[in-house]
Amino acid sequence: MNHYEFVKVELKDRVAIIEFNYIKKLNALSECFIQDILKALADLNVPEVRCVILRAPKGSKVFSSGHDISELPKAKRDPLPLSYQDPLRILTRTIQRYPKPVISMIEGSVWGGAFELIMSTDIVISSDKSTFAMTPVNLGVPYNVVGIHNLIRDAGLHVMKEVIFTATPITAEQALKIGILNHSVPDDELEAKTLAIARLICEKAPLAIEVIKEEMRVLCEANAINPDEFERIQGLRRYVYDSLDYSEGLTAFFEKRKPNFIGK
Ligand code: LCV
Ligand code: LCV
Repeated sequence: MNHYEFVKVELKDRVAIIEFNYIKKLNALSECFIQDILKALADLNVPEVRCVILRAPKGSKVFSSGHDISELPKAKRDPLPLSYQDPLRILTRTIQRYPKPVISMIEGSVWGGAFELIMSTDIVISSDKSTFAMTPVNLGVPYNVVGIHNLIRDAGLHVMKEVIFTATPITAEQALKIGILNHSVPDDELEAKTLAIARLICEKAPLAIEVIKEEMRVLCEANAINPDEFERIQGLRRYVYDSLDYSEGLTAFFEKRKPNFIGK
């Protein structure tokens, strides 16, 4: 197995486990970290692997602190960076197109882009102590169309509006209730529960799983949005990126103070 700097890969029979190894930045989704996850996923795309688990180290307080805020596009830039070519976008697309089931096994808190990352995986199993926060409005970030679609498609509009507009972390119990989680279990049952489901998948027909996963992706993404509307939204997003509030959001984070948003 290739050596990676920011992840550890373990094989348990036909189950591959990608363990985050970037705790110095609380597993923030920095480009270098995402590149390693992508490399591991590519290396594990072999017939003898039937299922992949993404996890933080055992006992983690933070599963992932989300986008690496220091890598967010500086103001006055086109919103492209948080769009198609953004490393997190590439990772979520890769997982959604990956020909094997990817399971998120969650311990610790999940923040921002990491919330969307777990939503892009196929099955989400969490410790019942974990919390989940969607945080663009803490920073003034005009989250992008694909990301928002990923979120509201699976978790319902009203709930996601409250989660996003208040940026308040929700509990595993709430996340289970609204369909973000498949299971919420005590810490000491998390690994056994996740491995049991992964091993069951390994016994099933991989080609049938592969094609049904792809059918589900294509059907879920079959949403008409007319080009005019898309351009209009991109323009609105550009305006937000150019706003004083966006600069204030980033500055306040690094100055460790509450942001003062003025709506400009
Ligand atoms: C860079 C960080 C981060 C980080 N990036 O430790 O979804 S969107 O639109 O919001 C999207 C843009 C997004 O995902 O944005 C990121 C959203 N993430 C968050 O809001 C979480 C921000 N982090 C926190 O709330 C705390 O760090 C948690 C609760 C995760 C952990 O708190 P704890 O007290 O254990 P610190 O806050 O002291 O963090 C340790 C160091 O990591 C940096 C943070 O600035 C600090 O750096 P210094 O040691 O230099 O002070 N850090 C934490 N998260 N996402 N850097
Ligand atoms: C032909 C059968 C069947 C049967 N066809 O009685 O969704 S998809 O993609 O999978 C789609 C292709 C589909 O719907 O595939 C079929 C999915 N069905 C199943 O997996 C259920 C298979 N059947 C069973 O698990 C058991 O038969 C149940 C639990 C339904 C009943 O069990 P029980 O012990 O009461 P037997 O299994 O002994 O079945 C009696 C006879 O009916 C046949 C079975 O082969 C057996 O034939 P013999 O008496 O010749 O041994 N049989 C059962 N289901 N779907 N034949």
